[in-house]
Amino acid sequence: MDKKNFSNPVDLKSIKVTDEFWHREQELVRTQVIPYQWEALNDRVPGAAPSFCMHNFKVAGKMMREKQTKGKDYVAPTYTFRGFEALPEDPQHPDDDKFFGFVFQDTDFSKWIEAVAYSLTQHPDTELEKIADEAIDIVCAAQLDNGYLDTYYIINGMDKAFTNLKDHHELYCLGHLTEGAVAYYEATGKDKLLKAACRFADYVADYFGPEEGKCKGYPGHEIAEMALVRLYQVTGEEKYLQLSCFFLNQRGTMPKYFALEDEARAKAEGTGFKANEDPMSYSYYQAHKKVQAQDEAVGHAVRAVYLYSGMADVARLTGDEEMLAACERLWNSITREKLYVTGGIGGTHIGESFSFPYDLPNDTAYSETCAAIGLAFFARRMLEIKADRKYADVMEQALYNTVLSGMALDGKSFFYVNPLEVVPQACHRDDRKAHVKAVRQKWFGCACCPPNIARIVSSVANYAYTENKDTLWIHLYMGSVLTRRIGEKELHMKLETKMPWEGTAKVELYTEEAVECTLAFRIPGWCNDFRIIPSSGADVTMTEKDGYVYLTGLWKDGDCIDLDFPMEVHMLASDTRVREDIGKVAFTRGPITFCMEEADNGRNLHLCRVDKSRIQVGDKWNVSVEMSKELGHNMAVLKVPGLRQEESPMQQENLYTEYRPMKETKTELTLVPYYAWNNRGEGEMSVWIRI
Ligand code: FUB
Ligand code: ZN
Repeated sequence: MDKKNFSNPVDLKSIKVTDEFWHREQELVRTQVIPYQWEALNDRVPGAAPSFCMHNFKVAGKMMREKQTKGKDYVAPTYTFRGFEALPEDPQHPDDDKFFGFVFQDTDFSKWIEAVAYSLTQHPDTELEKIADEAIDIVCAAQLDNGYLDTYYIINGMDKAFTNLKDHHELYCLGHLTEGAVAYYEATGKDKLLKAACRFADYVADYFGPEEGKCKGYPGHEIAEMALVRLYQVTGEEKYLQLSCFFLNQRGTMPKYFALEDEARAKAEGTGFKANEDPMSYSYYQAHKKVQAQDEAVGHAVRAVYLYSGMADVARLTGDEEMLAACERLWNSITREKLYVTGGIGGTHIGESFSFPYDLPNDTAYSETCAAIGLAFFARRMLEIKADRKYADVMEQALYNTVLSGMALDGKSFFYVNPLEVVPQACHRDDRKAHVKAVRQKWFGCACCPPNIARIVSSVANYAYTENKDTLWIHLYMGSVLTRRIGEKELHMKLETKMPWEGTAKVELYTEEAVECTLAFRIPGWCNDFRIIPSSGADVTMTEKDGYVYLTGLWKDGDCIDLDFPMEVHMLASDTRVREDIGKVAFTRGPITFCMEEADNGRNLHLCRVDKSRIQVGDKWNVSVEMSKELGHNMAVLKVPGLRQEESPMQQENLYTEYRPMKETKTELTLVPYYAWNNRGEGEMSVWIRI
């Protein structure tokens, strides 16, 4: 590993996102999602699935207080697990002192506080910070004296804590709590939640580990691995990194820990137990092989990319070459065989998982919003190891398409599943597509995706830039103002652009004293040609490596750089092994993938196709790009020459008739950005179009 090129995301407090596109998204999160989510966490949204998240923390806190008054003889109640704890009679006002919701309901708070933290770096808000501090007080009041903090077990009985790592998400709760706590500390300097996360992590580090007598388990749902790395980085406590390494290196060891705990539980409960001999059944949890030996992205897609993100972090920090090689193989497995053209992953709803290579159905796709977010996490971490544009290209594709399609343009409803083809009737009447919703939902019982969108959108600048002592890498072009400290000096950088609609950008530098450093600009994979031109007075050299242009030299006040990445329309075909897309094309321009919608093109989108005879003019695609505000904000819309097949006569009785050349009428197909689909009511949608 070439440590010289390692980098870290820049401190969010040193950047302001001024970008028209992303600022709008961040404002949606700040003004709509975060307040709405707070109401949802407190079960105050009529008609939306209740969360019970804050309720659970309050109940656990109350039990802690009772414990303190009743002394050490206090015995927590015992319980039976039902996966999702039954709803109270009045779900909006649960006055029962019970736990409600999913076992990992605590993470609704953790993701919310993380989004709040990032949002505060961009837009200080004392009122919001006060609410957040009060929420933190409620959460911390629930923590056991020994540091344990998962309300499911605190309320239901600690006797069963850590007895079902496979499915009960305690370590997932630790991971999210840690991510939220680190973010809140970094944004505000307040360490109450960070201390709580450290105490929980300390408890976990005492409980798990390679030492004799310690538990040899590991998370059933990953995230603790990367979260512990963040905790290590912010505290400097080596033991958190070691715990992360331990969790990673335990996966795939024999005997399989999950089988052992299943057996122990069966014994304790007096039920029968049959060891699961099938090693592949562990692939759902990415525990089928040692992580260093894994080469195909398998199993639950969110778990997988969270794991790979943790592996990339640990590989970088410990120099584990085998782990890094596995990350590279897994990256290739995803991006060469299992990635939708929308940057989504997870081809099957069965287990919310990756399917086999090239199995990328469009209408039954799972493509969970969280999985695309996790893919961006993985990509950013690979970029931190080595700036290679292949990572940034996919990160950008995921962010601008599936991540954003997860949220309506008004920030008020969300998709969990992001299909590439929708016929509403199929969603309503075909159970095989029951997971595909024809319209975004206000909230979900399992509300993993909306808060995940909130945290990535409000921290999106962390994906745009990484830096080390010498170099600032610009991975994504996003209007922003950034300050870099280089020794005693400060370099201010202003980047202006109209991306993702125009391919140009301008960088201006301001500094009191000339500063020596490198600015590395990604040449996006979607442009065939590019120009990066420093102003004439700039005393810099230019080199190119792995899809980045490195400008090195002494930057002076007033130096600037003009960037031009021509944004052509691309008409893409898939690898022939993707059976679903044969004979079809998809359109992209810059980072944006487009789709047809019923609102523009009428019903029965399957009757439309691209008109081959008109689609090409010289060596260009005959597609016009128009800017439109019809969907609320300015966005590019594509006009593609098309044909529409005549429909069978209504009175036709035979389902099948003798073939005759079909009658087609010329039409112009209108394509909107995929992230903006389904903002005009229920209707058909298709990314891939016949040609
Ligand atoms: O299990 C926790 C989260 O809920 C997962 O990451 C999502 O896929 C959903 O299953
Ligand atoms: Zn999700």
